[in-house]
Amino acid sequence: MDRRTFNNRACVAMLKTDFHDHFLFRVKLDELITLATNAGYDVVEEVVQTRYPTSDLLFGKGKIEEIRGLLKSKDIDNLIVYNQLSSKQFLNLSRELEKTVLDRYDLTLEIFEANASDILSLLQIRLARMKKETPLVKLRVSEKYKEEHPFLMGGGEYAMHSTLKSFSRREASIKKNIERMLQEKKMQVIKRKEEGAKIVNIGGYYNSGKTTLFNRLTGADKPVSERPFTTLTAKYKKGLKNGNILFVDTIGFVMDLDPRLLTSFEINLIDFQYADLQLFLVSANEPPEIVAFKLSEGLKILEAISVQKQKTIVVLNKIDEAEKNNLDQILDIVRTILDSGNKNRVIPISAKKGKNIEKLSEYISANLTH
Ligand SMILES: Nc1nc2c(ncn2[C@@H]2O[C@H](COP(=O)(O)OP(=O)(O)OP(=O)(O)O)[C@@H](O)[C@H]2O)c(=O)[nH]1
Ligand SMILES: [Mg+2]
Repeated sequence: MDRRTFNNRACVAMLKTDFHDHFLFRVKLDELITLATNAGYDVVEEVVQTRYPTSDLLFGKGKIEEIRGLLKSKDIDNLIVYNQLSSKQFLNLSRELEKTVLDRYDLTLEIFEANASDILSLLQIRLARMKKETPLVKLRVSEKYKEEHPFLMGGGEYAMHSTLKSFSRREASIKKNIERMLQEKKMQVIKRKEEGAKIVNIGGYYNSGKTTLFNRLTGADKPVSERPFTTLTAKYKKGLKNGNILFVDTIGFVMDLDPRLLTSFEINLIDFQYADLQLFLVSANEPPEIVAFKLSEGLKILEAISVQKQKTIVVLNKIDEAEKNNLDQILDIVRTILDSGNKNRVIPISAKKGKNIEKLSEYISANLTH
């Protein structure tokens, strides 16, 4: 299905499985709308169903009827689903609705593609797409040949296998290129460490101010914006204060981060895994419930990619926009989540206004000396 022939009007849809969730789903849906808008969609409708997922269509049959009617009456060509879709659900939904169907993973890849400026990011995106599409290609190719060559199964099957073969050959060649670049990057990082550099990784959700902080600490002038995934490729640069500290600005997290995104973008994991210290940025200008959710989810992701807890410092950014009451509450929440009893593991700052940067720098230096 060629997306270009469709309009950009979209309906976002979510299957909510937690019957008691009356708040977080709204935040997640809003994030999906932000992502979709940034990918160039005009989100005009939203649908939420609370039930257990169905294996065929994710949503219940009745809901699908409702969505079909909505898409038709509002002239909407795209259904963007929050939940991760299986190949079967994806195919069934596309066929039932006869519209473009994408899940959050597809949407994220679209944004990545639009923002990617280097060859490695593009290769990683292409590989991620291929991995996702392989089961679909298999299904479609097999159906197509059966349809076109009903009496020539032998020849048809041969052609089908050759199509699939060329697909996997391309996949293998991309993988090889990525692998080579990964090795090169690892060697570079190891060499820098052997030369005595300490690495401080700046991670966190998109839009939390990672690049703003990186620019301030290193004197760099990397692009900063409200748009999600402004930064796709990590960059290393020496700190202004202390020459042997290398700061790394990284790609942002999203809520309910799809594990496939992490593994597809393995090169980004190197930055996290080789760091001597991890700054995890969280925006303080959001409601305390959201801060709590993002922080605990973020820490889980760090754990999943083998970042040691004791190497992580939470940096509460954008305090210039946090209300006093909220800030105190947020600080309490962060400390409870960190459960360390060590007040210094959270440092409130404003990267934009330059507030508490000195304190953060000192803390970084002190923690890197041993
Ligand atoms: N009020 C306020 N805004 C900030 C602060 N730090 C960053 N911002 C703003 O937040 C937005 C995102 O900043 P970035 O530095 O691009 O955020 P990022 O985390 O690098 O985002 P991605 O690269 O997309 O993951 C920009 O509009 C910044 O000007 C801060 O301390 N206070
Ligand atoms: Mg950035």
